[in-house]
Amino acid sequence: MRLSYRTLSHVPDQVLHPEYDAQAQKVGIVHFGIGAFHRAHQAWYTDRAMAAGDRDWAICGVSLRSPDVAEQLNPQDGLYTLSTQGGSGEELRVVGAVREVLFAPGDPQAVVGRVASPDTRIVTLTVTEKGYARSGGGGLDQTLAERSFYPLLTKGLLQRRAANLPGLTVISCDNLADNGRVLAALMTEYVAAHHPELSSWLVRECRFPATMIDRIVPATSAADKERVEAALGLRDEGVVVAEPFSQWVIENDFAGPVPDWAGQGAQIVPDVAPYEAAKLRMLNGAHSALAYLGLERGHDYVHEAVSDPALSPLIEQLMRREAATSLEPAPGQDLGAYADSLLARFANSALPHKLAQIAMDGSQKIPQRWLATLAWHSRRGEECPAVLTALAAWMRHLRHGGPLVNDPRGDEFRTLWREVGDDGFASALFKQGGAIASDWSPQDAQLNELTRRYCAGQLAANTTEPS
Ligand code: CS2
Repeated sequence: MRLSYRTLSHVPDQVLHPEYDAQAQKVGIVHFGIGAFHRAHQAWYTDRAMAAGDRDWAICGVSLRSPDVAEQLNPQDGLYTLSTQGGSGEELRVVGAVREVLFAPGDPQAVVGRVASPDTRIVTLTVTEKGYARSGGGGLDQTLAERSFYPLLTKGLLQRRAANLPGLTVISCDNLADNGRVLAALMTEYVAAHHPELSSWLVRECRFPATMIDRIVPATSAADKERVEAALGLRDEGVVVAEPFSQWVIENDFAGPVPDWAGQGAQIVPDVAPYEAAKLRMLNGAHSALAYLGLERGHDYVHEAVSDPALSPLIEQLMRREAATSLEPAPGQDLGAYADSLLARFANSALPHKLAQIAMDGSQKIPQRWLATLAWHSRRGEECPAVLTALAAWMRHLRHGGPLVNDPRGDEFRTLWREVGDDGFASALFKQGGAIASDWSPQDAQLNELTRRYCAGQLAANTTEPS
């Protein structure tokens, strides 16, 4: 039997489940990119806010690429189980915040209608770094934008304006530096190119607060689904697994009401930047380093790589001496304690987190995770040996090619390597005007050092010379 409102009464008492009339709530949020992260993070905050009495914030999830989540959740009335795995065992909670999942290519009008609905006050996004359709130079790639959320959101906003409805709070929940401002700029660019008549309304009526979002959410495995099925006595195709820890910091800049996320532990602050930069450079920076260096050393999971004595000092160095020192902490933000807590979270073996999942889309992640740190130190004439070692491992990963390189620019970079060879690769990627735009303008000495580390890589599995 499948999980749904009809079968919910079979769920044993120790499994938490909606104790409010979830089906009676109006849809107040449209979310683009309803993957596991959203279900384990924002939807969970929203579910608890509704359970505590703040009503009418049900979520319409939108998938842009695949009908999978719609097929998992719609037959279950949007219900799914969140399994949190930590030191004190597993906790299960059936989440009731998601009302429906729309597969955008199958029914774009339904998505536009939800954005335009008077009940909708918020649009949120977890579309991954590449979903923002940025060009190499950081502006909007109009061709890629057509295949992402931009046309749907814009059409919905046009209808709102025509109906004299209020604007929306649009919240990027992706790991981009300054995600609110970036989204506002890209959306403004899209609207200016396609519907300039909407431009001033967009600026006046909508808000794009920045956020820092944090929870480790590995991809759900078949074993996770089986374990949850045994506990529930019901089949749940939508299970998500996460660590117990969760953090959400949101800039206090809203176009209208928002759920009482703060009552459920979210922090609403005037400036997100110090939290966001610390998270990107320390957590995500260390994650990406563990991914490329760990894969080379034959590891599959984060908890294995972080306990490898050949890697752990380098990760410590990257977090504490390179990333943390490049940051300006907010009052009360203790970066040393933050590094301690990150290392403990990475070591959680109850939550196997695949390095390959993190290694994905490096071209979209590396600038805010590593190059910002490098740029900061480089301006002061300081070295970052740990970040350079990680960067060298990423370059070997790109050179290696093959199925493990899951990156929208993977083929482009491998072709580049074939053209310029090992000696020219660092320069072709990172020199100002090179393939990767960033604030880091490396000196020749730094590029030489990077090339030395890249060539010295012990596990460069593919030794084929450029042809
Ligand atoms: C990870 C993140 O996949 C990745 O690149 O670094 O998804 C990470 O697990 C989250 O940002 C943690 O909040």
